[in-house]
Amino acid sequence: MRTKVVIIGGGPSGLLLSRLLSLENIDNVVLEKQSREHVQGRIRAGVLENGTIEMLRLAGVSKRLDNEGFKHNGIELSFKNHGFRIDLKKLTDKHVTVYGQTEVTKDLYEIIEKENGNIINCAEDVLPQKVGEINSFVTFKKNGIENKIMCDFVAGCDGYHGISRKVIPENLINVFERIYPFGWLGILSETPPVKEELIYANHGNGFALASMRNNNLSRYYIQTSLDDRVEAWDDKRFWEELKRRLPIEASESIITGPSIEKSIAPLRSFVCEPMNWNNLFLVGDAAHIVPPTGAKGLNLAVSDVYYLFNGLKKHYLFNDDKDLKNYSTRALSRVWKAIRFSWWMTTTFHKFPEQTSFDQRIQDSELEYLENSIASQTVLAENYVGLPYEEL
Ligand code: FAS
Ligand code: PHB
Repeated sequence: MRTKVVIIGGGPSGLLLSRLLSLENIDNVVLEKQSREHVQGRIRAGVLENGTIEMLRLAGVSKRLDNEGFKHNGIELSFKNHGFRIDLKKLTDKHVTVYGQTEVTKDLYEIIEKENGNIINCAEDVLPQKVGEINSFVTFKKNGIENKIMCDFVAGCDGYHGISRKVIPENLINVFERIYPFGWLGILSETPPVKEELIYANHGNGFALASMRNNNLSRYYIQTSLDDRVEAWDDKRFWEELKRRLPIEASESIITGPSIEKSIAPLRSFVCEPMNWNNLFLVGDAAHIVPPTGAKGLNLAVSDVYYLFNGLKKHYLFNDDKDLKNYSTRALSRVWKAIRFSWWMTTTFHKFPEQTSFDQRIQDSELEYLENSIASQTVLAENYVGLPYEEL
């Protein structure tokens, strides 16, 4: 079997890249180790940047998003149980859209299947080989049968635990990492959101976030310690702690109900440089991880796809390799700015185990300055809605 691009991983980045390449008649195959149901069952990101919306529109999957996504022109921040609004629209003339990653992957799977794209689910032992040589290929097993696909390029869209980054010789990459000393306990509940916009709360007990998926599906998070376990948090305990941490108006009006999903996710910042090795290109979580505090993970995966898709398109349509050669530099420039923003949001809103009263005062003064400074709010707003893909 031969194709132009083998895409390892059928999450949002792999599916979006496959769809965009197919629209340009650039032959590709997606090798996904899980079943389609498993991939679509993951509860993950919720906030889409402006650029992500445009890329999904280019891919032809914006109809449901336009009908069911929620445009948000602002977010609320709070400290000491006192909330204030950041007017994203007024400060940047842009908004963000709340539309679950689950829905994005469903929409992409649907259109790829409808247009006879090539996604191989339950592909086991996927392994890129002879990377960078003329006769590169990828092997994998399906139903116990060994397969081999010859290809020009490999896109490693297989997430943090995938195989792609691991096949790059360790002496050729540099990794940068920060593990945060806490996690997020997240729940989904079939209750109306406490507010029509998101609330990011700094509190003496720890961080809390009020988000949503639709008018009757709320998504809430509270910061927990690294050794905390989901079993220790029944719904009653979760709602009581969430109310303590949210601004007073929200905690007094919130409608609680049974959780339909509850899980703890660790927080880390991670970057692999460079993001390619010869004709293997790392995309999304395979190359970088951000704490979800800045709502950047999924959105960064999409901007990586933008850079790689345009590089491959110029290679095949115009025999021009400039953008492919610059892929890693261009993607990393935007990645690091999002890493910085996510680190800043995380350090400003979370309570660190060794945090002193001085540190709490610094956080309070950071948020007080934000509340009263348009300049400071503009910095937050332009990072939150998403920095441009192309530097002006
Ligand atoms: P993904 O991890 O989504 O997809 C990789 C795919 O590759 C998976 O389907 C996997 O099964 C497959 N794969 C892995 N190894 C393979 C192999 N060897 N062979 C074949 N296939 C393989 N981001 C936000 O912006 N906001 C959030 O609130 C948020 N919450 C999150 C919560 C959790 C628990 C996690 C883990 C992440 C969260 N993220 C969030 C980040 C998340 O949305 C990612 O950024 C996003 O899924 C990145 O997409 P991909 O790069 O496609 O990687
Ligand atoms: C979510 O709705 O899951 C969500 C929203 C914003 C974040 C993180 C998660 O920063």
